[in-house]
Amino acid sequence: MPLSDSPTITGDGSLSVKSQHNLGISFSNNLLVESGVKLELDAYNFGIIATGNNTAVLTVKGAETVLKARGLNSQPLAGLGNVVLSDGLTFTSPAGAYFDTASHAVVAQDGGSLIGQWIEISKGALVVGDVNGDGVVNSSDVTALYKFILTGDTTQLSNGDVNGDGTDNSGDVTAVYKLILGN
Ligand SMILES: [Ca+2]
Ligand SMILES: [Ca+2]
Repeated sequence: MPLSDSPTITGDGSLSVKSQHNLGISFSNNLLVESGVKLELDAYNFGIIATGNNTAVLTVKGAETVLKARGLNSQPLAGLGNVVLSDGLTFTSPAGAYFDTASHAVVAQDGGSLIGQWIEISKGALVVGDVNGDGVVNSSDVTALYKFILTGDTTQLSNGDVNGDGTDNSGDVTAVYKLILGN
């Protein structure tokens, strides 16, 4: 299903695209999926493919939004410059999948290809200490908290109240350090 230059798929309904011989969704610039839409792309070739020069950005927003994609014979998502997930959304399946800037595609935890496999972007179960909502607790969660505390920037902040006292502040930085150090 070819879409225009920079399409937006929005609303609280669902859209399922099944393509036995071709692509799921193709677009040339940026694609925004938002507002709780349930999008399922089951394609023979790429689930979602940007046809530009590997610079397109796929943005997925909205806590209720779910994006599932599969390319039976190709990658689920490819040809992208970046994938931006917000509102606590993450790659929930397969576990550990991530966007690889080198191959411009979503890959498995070990960096391997996901040809023929379903991927899902949705709101994962919140992990205590996972401030930026990427599924792991590490130093980037400390960075996300500092960014918020120092500049008010909430772009990386999806789960900031680590110690559960109702506010996001330096006490949560300490709590994340404790989790990282395992005590
Ligand atoms: Ca994290
Ligand atoms: Ca707190």
